[in-house]
Amino acid sequence: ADAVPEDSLWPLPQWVRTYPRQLQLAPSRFQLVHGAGSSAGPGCGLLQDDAFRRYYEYMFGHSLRRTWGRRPLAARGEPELFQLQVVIEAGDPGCDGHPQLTSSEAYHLTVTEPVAVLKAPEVWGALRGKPMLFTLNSLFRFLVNESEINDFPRFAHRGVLLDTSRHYLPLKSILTNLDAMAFNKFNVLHWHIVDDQSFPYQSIYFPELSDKGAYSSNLIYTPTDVRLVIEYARLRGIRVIPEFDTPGHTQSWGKGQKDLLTPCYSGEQPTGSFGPVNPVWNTTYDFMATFFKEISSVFPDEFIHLGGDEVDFSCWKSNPEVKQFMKKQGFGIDYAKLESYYVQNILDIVSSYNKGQMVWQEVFDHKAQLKPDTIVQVWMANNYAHELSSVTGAGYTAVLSAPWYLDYISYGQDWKKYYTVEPLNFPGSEKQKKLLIGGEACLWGEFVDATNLTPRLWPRASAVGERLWSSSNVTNLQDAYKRLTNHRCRMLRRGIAAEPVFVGYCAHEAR
Ligand code: CP6
Repeated sequence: ADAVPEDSLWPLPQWVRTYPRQLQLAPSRFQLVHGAGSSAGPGCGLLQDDAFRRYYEYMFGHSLRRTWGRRPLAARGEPELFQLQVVIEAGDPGCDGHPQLTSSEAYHLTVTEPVAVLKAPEVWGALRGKPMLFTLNSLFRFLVNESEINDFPRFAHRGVLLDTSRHYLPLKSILTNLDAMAFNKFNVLHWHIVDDQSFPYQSIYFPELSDKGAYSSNLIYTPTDVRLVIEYARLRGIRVIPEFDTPGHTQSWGKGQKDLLTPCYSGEQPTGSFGPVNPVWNTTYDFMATFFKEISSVFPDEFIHLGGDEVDFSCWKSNPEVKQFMKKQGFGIDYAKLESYYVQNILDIVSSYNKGQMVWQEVFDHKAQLKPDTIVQVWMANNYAHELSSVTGAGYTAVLSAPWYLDYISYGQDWKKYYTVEPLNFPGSEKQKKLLIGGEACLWGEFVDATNLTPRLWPRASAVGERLWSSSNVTNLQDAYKRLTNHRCRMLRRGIAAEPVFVGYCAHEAR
């Protein structure tokens, strides 16, 4: 089958032109090299040791295994493509740095005889652009059409949320997911690392949190594991934003940290059960100050997600000490004010460590005083356009996840539902629209572990990936179906067990 190259581009670049002339590649001769004038050289480990090898493997690896010896090269008349030259244009390529919200991911790729040239302002763009050459590559012969791509993301924040509390996810699953994210040009792993059910993060200052709060002593992420995830992500241009959700969703914290959660009462008597983090005691803030000091140094990203969602007030309402504190503070019976009091203290702590903060939408809804650069994540499905309008209207930056709850499954091709979302379709000025910096596909973990993580996420999250990367006018469902189907087959070839889009087969399965 002679598929045209455009049939498998995903996410679709901002600008593509392919020419009819085809070039052939010889695995033994083809090289990935630093081009003339590049600020990156062989000392750039990110490109030289990691990305170059990885992409060589994507280009020839699967084909080598399948067709080695069967297809002699250079037997045909096509001219040969010898090299991909990578040119980083910025003075400092930033090979040892971490990707950031403000990093450039733009790239420009030209494929002409005898060399292809990939130009990018920063290494992060080179990472986004390099696979495009191989995307254009046909399946069983090493052929590539002469072509030109000019590309950059529509939104700067393109995330996937993984939840490692409801079920522990082995390191291998997380790393495989990072590969899949890179194949889809996602750039943020939102690591919802702890929650009510378990506390798998092994803290340096407070090891009891995971000693007592993890499902088991082996179902944890050690400091080494965490470093590995961060580095694996960095090499793919992916940021890791950890979420330590408080004051709600914290039952597991209580097991290893006494006197952190609020004791619930029935009348005058403690019931023995506990509610959200206790917002009344100074010891709570001492603990949080130390804890987030650790988190700020362990995770290099400029942002930490502080949660703040779904706080249940009933336990606070039952506790006499909390009631007294409410009175003293003049909060009346408005427990949202108490929540805001707590969150503001945490925001102060975290910003004193020079970290930006992300929070779930309730923190904004309940009128906490946010920092000017706090990012509000909109997750409630009802009227999220209105919420985006309010958040950006108040001058805050927003990330959208409400239409992209991928844990919420149903029969049929639900990728279309995710794909047809237009994030900027909310009431607001141009200035407000600029404040929506992207979105996240969320895979909450109640019904997900290592057995079903990959097929549940992919290729459904790919729909979100294209919506956040490609131009707003890329909306044709028939065209997307064709490309997504091919893209899913490519993910399979690269070891990602993505589920089928619909009926059919992949070319690599057929003989
Ligand atoms: N866990 C946490 C969850 C959810 C949230 N926070 C959630 C709520 C409703 C739906 C899906 C997920 N499971 N910590 C809300 C952000 Cl439909």
